[in-house]
Amino acid sequence: MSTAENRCTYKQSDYKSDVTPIWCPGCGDYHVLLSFTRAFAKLNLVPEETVVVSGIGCSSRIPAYTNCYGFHGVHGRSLALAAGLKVTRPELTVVVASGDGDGYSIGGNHFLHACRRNVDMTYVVMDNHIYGMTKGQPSPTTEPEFDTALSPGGTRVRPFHPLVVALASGANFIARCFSGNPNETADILAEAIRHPGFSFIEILSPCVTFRPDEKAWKQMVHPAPVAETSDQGKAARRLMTDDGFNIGILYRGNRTPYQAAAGDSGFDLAELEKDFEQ
Ligand SMILES: Cc1ncc(C[n+]2csc(CCOP(=O)(O)OP(=O)(O)O)c2C)c(N)n1
Ligand code: SF4
Ligand SMILES: [Mg+2]
Repeated sequence: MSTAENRCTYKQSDYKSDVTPIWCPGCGDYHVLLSFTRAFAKLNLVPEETVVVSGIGCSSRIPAYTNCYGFHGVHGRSLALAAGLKVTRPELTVVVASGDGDGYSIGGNHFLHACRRNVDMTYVVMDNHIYGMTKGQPSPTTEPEFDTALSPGGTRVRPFHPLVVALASGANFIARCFSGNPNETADILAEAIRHPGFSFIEILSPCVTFRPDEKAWKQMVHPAPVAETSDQGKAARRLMTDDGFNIGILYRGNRTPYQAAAGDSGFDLAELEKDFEQ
């Protein structure tokens, strides 16, 4: 993590870009953006040494709205990009932003292996249980009975449990947040960035346009009834009985983060840059 100790002190507004978000009025992602900038200010991250990487989706627009380096990649591939970046430039702070479609459908395979590899970065999935950007198709976290013209009668398919998958696959920090609590979310995001290894945060972030029913999440979220744990067995039992609305840090592990063996790849960044210039 790169902080600006002994250098400048950054304000929250320093991390906000000049680009005006085009999310629908009331979209939960506005608050997620607020949490990003608050967490970055809390850690006093150096903007030039911080990178927000994303895929495609409404949620994945966030790099344009943050004032640091950003990479708006292709659909479902943000983790592959981010892992490559962090391994070659370990001094950078890398935060990855995704959605439930981007991260759990097309990007599902990358999610498993990013947890397993445990590269030191933070993965935030803005989960609205729908594909927002492409107008309301069901995602892996959509409830089986959710009935729309695109899935008449509902999908009748069991939803994916991202936190259980993350734990089973080796994520080193697991939390759930609600976009409507931006202060708490910022605190947890800062903790996740500080924690070594692969940190995963699911942020419940309502899509007010295609899931107006999610406005009720405000009343449904509640603090997790038990304290966080570093015991995988305890965490698994808690998560398997989870109602999907427990908020807080659920698991903080102590696996050693992945580290590339120095100098064994023969990879030369300067050579690669020269190739691109030609
Ligand atoms: C390879 C590819 N397939 C499909 C799409 C179309 N597409 C764009 S965004 C998206 C889903 C986004 O859903 P989610 O990640 O949940 O983001 P949200 O918009 O809900 O924040 C899809 C299927 C695409 N851009 N690229
Ligand atoms: S479609 Fe949904 S997720 Fe996308 S900006 Fe609008 S409210 Fe947000
Ligand atoms: Mg979504």
